[in-house]
Amino acid sequence: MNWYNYSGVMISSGSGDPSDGDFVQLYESSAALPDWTKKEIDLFPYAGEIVYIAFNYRGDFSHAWLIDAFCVSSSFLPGDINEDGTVDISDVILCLRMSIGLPVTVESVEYPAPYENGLIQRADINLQDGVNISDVILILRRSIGLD
Ligand SMILES: [Ca+2]
Ligand SMILES: [Ca+2]
Repeated sequence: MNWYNYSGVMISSGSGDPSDGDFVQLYESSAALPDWTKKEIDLFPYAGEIVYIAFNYRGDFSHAWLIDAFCVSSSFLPGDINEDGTVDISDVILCLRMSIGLPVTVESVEYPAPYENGLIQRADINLQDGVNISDVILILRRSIGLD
């Protein structure tokens, strides 16, 4: 007999009150898992936003759901705007375009200004004043190994 009902992770970038209906599902377990299972959920679409994360268990004398070692971590490489794992001249060009408000294309998707938070977070390498020529210079220095 399968006692699984529902275990899911939800996120809201609006209200933290579930009754307001802002939470959307990030992850749903397909079944009750027999052992500890490491699960990573990509929060990139919410980068730079204040979010509420909810663990949603539904069941009545149903399966058990235990959560341990929960953490939110940042694993992006500052300056790697196109997320290809290195900071190179293509990131410099993207940063230059962003510094003057031109559309940028990352993984075949064009992003016009105003840019999404994840892009800004990767391009604003000095963490101040948004994306401007200072970030372009810093990314250029990093791309040629000076920093
Ligand atoms: Ca890159
Ligand atoms: Ca900056």
